[in-house]
Amino acid sequence: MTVAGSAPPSGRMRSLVERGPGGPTDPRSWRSPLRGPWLTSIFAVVLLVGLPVLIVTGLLSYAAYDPALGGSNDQTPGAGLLASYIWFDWFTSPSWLYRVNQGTHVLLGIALIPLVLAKLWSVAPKLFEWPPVHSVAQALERISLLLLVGSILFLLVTGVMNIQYDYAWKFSFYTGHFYAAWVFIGAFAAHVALKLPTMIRSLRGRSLREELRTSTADTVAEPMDPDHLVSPNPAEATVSRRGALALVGGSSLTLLALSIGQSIDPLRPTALLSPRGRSYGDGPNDFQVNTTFGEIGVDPTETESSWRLRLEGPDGRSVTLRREDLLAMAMVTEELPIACVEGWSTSQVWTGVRLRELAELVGGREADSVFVESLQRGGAFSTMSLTGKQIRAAKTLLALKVNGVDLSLDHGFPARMIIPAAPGVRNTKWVQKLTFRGGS
Ligand SMILES: Nc1nc2c(c(=O)[nH]1)N[C@H]1C(S)=C(S)[C@@H](COP(=O)(O)O)O[C@H]1N2
Ligand SMILES: [Mo]
Repeated sequence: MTVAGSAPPSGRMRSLVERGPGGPTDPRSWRSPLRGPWLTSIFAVVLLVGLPVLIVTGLLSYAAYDPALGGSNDQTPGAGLLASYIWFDWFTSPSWLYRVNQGTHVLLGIALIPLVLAKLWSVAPKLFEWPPVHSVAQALERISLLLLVGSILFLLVTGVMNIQYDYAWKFSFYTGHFYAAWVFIGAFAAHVALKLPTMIRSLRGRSLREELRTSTADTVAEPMDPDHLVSPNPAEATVSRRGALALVGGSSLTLLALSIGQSIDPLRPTALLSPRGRSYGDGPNDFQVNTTFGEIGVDPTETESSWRLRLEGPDGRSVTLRREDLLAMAMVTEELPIACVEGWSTSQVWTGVRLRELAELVGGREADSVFVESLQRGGAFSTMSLTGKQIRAAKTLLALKVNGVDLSLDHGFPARMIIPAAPGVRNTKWVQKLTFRGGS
């Protein structure tokens, strides 16, 4: 939109159109001498390395949910083309795969928060530019910036809230985060393509080593730049660029240090920012609980001697087993992690029956999938599907014990799934029925 062609505005109106309403739209009101293309580019180059890692681990995390299984697994039925990169079933080894992927995704996301905020601070005058729109190209650029800033803030906020508050909103985290990620990926790619030359030029224009040696007293504004990041009216520096970089880098490292324990068992007590970071005592069942049986409304009497596991095969054959029957089968012991989408993870030693042995009892060895049902009534995680690959993996267990003792009620007594390399949510607790489908 331009005013050319319309009647010339007069008086106050004209000054408003030409100079803007003042405040943040007035470039002279932005006075930090640190703002400029060099500092922005330093933040940008770190994000240019970090954000693609966040994107790749995020897309892999989505693939790990095997959205093609549909049903209780897939909450993004319209994903279509956006999910077309997933032409494979998720892997079943190495067993730490999802743990490392998700730990990296969440920890890196947390550590990049100060950098994203610093980057936004460094370009803030651009966001208030006046007039808001003066050409088609500039309008398109502003829209893409709005999508970029909006989507990254949405992703960081929903990611952190998912860790801290257990789904405190109406929409599904999985769906919202996935769609916002694709908005972000598009806007990020466009932004990098447009700004890469400016970034490289700006970084070449000043030496990092020199900058790190410059004291606050010697800190002056960069030369005026075509993008208007540099203040036309700079105040005296109250901090050097070195100080600003130390503040941002220090904040990132602090967040990382206070979170990393959620993914590394011996460091658990240091994860002060993680709701499931605290230590749980020394007992064999003393490790993180996602949801307790009390919260979820599992009736403990249903887990006692009357409990039965029902197996159904692809051709309708069925078998019912008591816990003693399961304990009389070949017992397998494996150390395997539980790795939640929230980023926390823990490795424990599980004992139980191979899922493929159970499949064989009802002629489901070649099944394409198994539908797992919990005693838990209702709720998103009361049922779950697993792939044929997961059925046949030697380490996929229906676990009866952990660390040598019976599972506690909170960890899924009398029996729970443990799937190697998969998201924690696949490890259904309080299992009561397994239906093997397809493949024969
Ligand atoms: N029936 C049932 N199984 C479940 C859940 C649940 O809410 N209900 N939570 C899942 C999630 S999201 C995770 S991360 C793991 C956590 O297992 P834990 O509580 O034993 O640590 O259990 C999974 N199994
Ligand atoms: Mo989870």
